[in-house]
Amino acid sequence: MLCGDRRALARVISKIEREDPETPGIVEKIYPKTGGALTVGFTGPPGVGKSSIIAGLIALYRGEDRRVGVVSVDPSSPFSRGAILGDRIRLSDHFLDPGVFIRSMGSRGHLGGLAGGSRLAAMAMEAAGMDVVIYETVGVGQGEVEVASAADTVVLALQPGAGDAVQALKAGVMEIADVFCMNKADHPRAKGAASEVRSILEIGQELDPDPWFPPIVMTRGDTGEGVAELKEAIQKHRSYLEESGKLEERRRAALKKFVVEWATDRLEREMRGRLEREDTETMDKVYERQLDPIAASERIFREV
Ligand SMILES: Nc1nc2c(ncn2[C@@H]2O[C@H](COP(=O)(O)OP(=O)(O)O)[C@@H](O)[C@H]2O)c(=O)[nH]1
Ligand SMILES: [Mg+2]
Repeated sequence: MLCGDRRALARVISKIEREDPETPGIVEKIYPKTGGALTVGFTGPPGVGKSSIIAGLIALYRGEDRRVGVVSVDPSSPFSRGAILGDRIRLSDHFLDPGVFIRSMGSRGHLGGLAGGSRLAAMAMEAAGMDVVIYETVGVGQGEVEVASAADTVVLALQPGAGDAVQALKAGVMEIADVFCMNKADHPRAKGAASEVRSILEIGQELDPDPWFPPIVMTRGDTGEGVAELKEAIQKHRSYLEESGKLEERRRAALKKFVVEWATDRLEREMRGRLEREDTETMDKVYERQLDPIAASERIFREV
């Protein structure tokens, strides 16, 4: 895999996904080879055009001869089937390109949470030589926000109407976005929707000033219009992170979160397993009112 063997990469990601016992050993070998790629988290409601825009970005990066990996944590995403995305950009073209590696991940029950498996898959892609790694997630839940926020740059894709911006604001996605992408620019209300987002961002900026004000890029996923500008905005954000020293800061925070998340998950699994299998004796005492519930919990906690 480290020599760029795609089938090996596919096998490694499968092992990661099914939590194969070999995973820790694999991660030990690939981790030192990571950290060199540009990572971009792409999030937004289903159907806004994330996959279409990503297909457009892939074409642009390939034009610069950069290799691109995509981890898609979108159950509704047609990536895995290689379906036609948009009217002109066909993702199936990219499937035949050895410089592109696209992988869909299941969205449930991995150690380290939703972010755990996708993070490791992205690391494998980086170690296999991908210059750009893109995460695609449906921005509806906290888990998805976590996946996206593991990336250096987070792009939030929205579409006109449907109160998407308000939803995003509520879900806490708005504040983690570095770049906004107003897709379906062909829609008559696209401009209005973009200024709505701008107003929300300006209020945020007044309350909590930040040297980086997120740009809003108008795009069309179906024709590829505006995707070059989006790529430019992503690059600008990356330069800002590097120059301000925030890239290192952000990566450290993300790694710390990953470690805490993974350890927490391990502990919880261990405790639940112990409780459900072995502690009938303790529980019997609780049922018989000989041991109070807090004392029982403390006992199990200490044992684990
Ligand atoms: N009219 C219009 N349709 C678009 C645009 N971008 C994507 N679509 C269509 O929206 C649908 C959903 O796109 P997809 O990329 O799968 O969205 P995702 O669920 O966010 O990944 C597809 O039928 C696309 O062809 C756009 O800019 N304008
Ligand atoms: Mg999609």
